Amino acid sequence: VTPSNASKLLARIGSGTKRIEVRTSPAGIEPYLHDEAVRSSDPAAAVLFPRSTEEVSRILKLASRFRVPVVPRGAGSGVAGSAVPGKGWIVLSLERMNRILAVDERDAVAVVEPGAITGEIRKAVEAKGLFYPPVPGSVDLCTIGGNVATNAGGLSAVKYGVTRPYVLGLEAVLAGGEVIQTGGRYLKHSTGYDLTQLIVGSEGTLAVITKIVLRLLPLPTERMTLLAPFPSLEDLTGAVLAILAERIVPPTLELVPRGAVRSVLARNPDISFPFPESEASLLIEVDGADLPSVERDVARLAPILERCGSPDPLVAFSPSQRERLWSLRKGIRDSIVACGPYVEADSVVPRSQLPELVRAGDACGARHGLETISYGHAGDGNLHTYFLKGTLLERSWKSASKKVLREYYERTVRLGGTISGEHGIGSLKRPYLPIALSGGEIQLMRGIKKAFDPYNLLNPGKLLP
Ligand code: LAC
Ligand code: ZN
Repeated sequence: VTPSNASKLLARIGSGTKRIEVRTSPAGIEPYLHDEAVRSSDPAAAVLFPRSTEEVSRILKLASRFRVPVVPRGAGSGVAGSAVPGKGWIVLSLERMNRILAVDERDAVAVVEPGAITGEIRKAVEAKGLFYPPVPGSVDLCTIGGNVATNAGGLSAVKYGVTRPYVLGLEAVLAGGEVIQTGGRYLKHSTGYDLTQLIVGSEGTLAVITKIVLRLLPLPTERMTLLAPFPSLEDLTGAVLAILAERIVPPTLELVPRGAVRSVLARNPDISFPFPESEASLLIEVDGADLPSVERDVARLAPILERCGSPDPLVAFSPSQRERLWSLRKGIRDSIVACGPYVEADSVVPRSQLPELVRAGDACGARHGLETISYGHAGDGNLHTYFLKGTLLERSWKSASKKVLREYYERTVRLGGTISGEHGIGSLKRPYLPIALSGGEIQLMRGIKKAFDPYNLLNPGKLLP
């Protein structure tokens, strides 16, 4: 890409009657050069802020004509580099397209623009007694478009699953500017290839999402949160399996280990955490349509937890108590990454293999002299594992950080898992994709990419190796 390609696009973008907001100054572009894990050292040519599908289409038509790479972007809260531009690219920020267009109680759907904040959508539908279940860790700042583009997971997937099953339809703009509508306000279809679900999780490489039809559920109005301390990680994961084996399905079963608690408390001394010294704690949330059913689940949980090594869990009833536990959980990643250089993995395995996965992470880290902290979605078998540089010398770190990830991903796949549970591949995991997928699968994916984006202009160099 030569910058002049982008200049030609920019020269034409302003010529219409309605100007699209454009930022080209270094200071204006800087916030758009990174996500929560990856920072680009190459400046993008410009950030564009379309307000309508028509404007997105106009931009993509010009991008295709002048061969300018484009990366669509929500809040930039991703952690795989999926929304980070390369040199001379256009960043298509969808933050001005943030309307909740409809919440339809009869069809139990919401129709939203991609820049709407996921937490705001949850609030808007709750006001009508409806429920959008997914809760990514960054729910209060991430956008629904980013969630759809990465098939974001989060803290309620044990019972409700991730973003994908809630996406019923899309409006999207193809690389050449053509607008397509996929799916609709219906719960089932058997009408050809499922383009909606192909675009979900495609990380901006196939199309730019401009409208989303979301499936809603009835709102579970009652919930209780428990925090159960365990003497070991093994005991904790044993409890997770025991709870699910007894056919209790809580939305949330989160692993909060001591290392993670320590780093949160070190940065936020005003947070009080009831079991700072226990090896690991399990955050459990139970929900339901009425109080008796929630209380029944909590009563059934008690003997299971006791049997598995946690006789005295804390039960949080009040919203403020619950909020405190959740905010500690949601603060874990920020506090770990504040400890210095790190590499992170987002492995997922069959949940019965979780203890093995935790051991594999510790073993891989130890072999390279790295401190390892794992936390995450125990009920989903989805672990976020951080290998920290600590006091390792810079030159050892460079090779150790690559080797440790490769070894850990290979062990993940041997355990029957895969290399991203919920964060996506982006640029960070791209080199490791062949560990998880066969050559045949990658070839098919390349063919799909080519069919959607023949000039390789939509987020090129992401996802596929
Ligand atoms: C979390 C995000 C990082 O679970 O996925 O904290
Ligand atoms: Zn997570």
